[in-house]
Amino acid sequence: MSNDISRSRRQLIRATATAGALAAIGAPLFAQGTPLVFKWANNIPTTHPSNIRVREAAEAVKKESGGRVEIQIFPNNQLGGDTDMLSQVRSGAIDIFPLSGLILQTLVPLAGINGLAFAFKDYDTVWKAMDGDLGAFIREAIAKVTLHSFDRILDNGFRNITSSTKPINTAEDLKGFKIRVPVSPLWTSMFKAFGAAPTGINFSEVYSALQTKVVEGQENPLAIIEIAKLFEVQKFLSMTGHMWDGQWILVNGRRWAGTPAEVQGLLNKHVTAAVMSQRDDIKQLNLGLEKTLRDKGMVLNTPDGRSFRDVLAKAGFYEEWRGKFGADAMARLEKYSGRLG
Ligand code: X2X
Repeated sequence: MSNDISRSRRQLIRATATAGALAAIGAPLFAQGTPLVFKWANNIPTTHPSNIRVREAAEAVKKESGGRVEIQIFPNNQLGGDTDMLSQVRSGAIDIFPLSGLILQTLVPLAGINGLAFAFKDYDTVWKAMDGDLGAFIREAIAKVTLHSFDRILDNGFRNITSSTKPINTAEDLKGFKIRVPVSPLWTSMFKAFGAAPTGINFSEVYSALQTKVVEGQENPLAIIEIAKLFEVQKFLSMTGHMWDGQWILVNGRRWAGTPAEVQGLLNKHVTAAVMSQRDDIKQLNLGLEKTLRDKGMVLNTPDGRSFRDVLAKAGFYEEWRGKFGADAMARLEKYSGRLG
């Protein structure tokens, strides 16, 4: 009898222990254990919507996880230039890093495809393509180099050329023009096709490269030109709108794979909300930025994009990149852009 009692007690203890362990596994993982910290680094000034909105996402993630999941933000090239940060997100020294697809191109050639000059006529087309099957196709290519990418790409914007020496009215004006481009094969190739003299420089060095006149000009969306105060070292703003550029939010692949599903879900939710708000912010900013930059002393002109596009086509730019990206990828882009070149 006493043996029976002790046996059933032992069984009860064992059963309780098992139930306890199961309860622990089933409980929300971010409600226990040491906090999970994600280091998020970027090349963007702190007052840009990309940083304002990620700070909000970080707060929301912290709150919703009861302080168990934390995003630490290192803005404005604090951890190095883009090339450096790309190595760091691959090694795991950084966990999350938004990067232009065109700079990522050094690692994932396909990721530059949205930068093909004059591919997108407006934002509607951009978001259809990038939130649709073109974006999905690019993210698959990114996953192959063990980087995870959040579904939604941040807006950087349509890019325009600035200069300290002269306005760019026609493609002819780009001949011999000393221009900074981000470190990326497609960017360099595009400005070479115009007959310009492009130099690949990380954004962390751009202000000083312009100030010391290492280069005459650069190209960026209006929000960056204003927020990074490039108007202080550039006089002319030529509204070429020659390409659309965005930042994929990359995550170290091993870190992502090792992140519990609930935490992935929490991050997805708030990062996606941040991206959608960031896109709206840039849209709002764009309404007033031409005036703001004029008020800061910049001289604006609006060239005819078609003449630039014709020069690129004649120089064989589109044919070269059609070969490099391949027919399948080009078909996915041209579904949105129409035939290029
Ligand atoms: O480096 C640039 O010019 C910038 C800030 O636009 C990018 O991140 C591509």
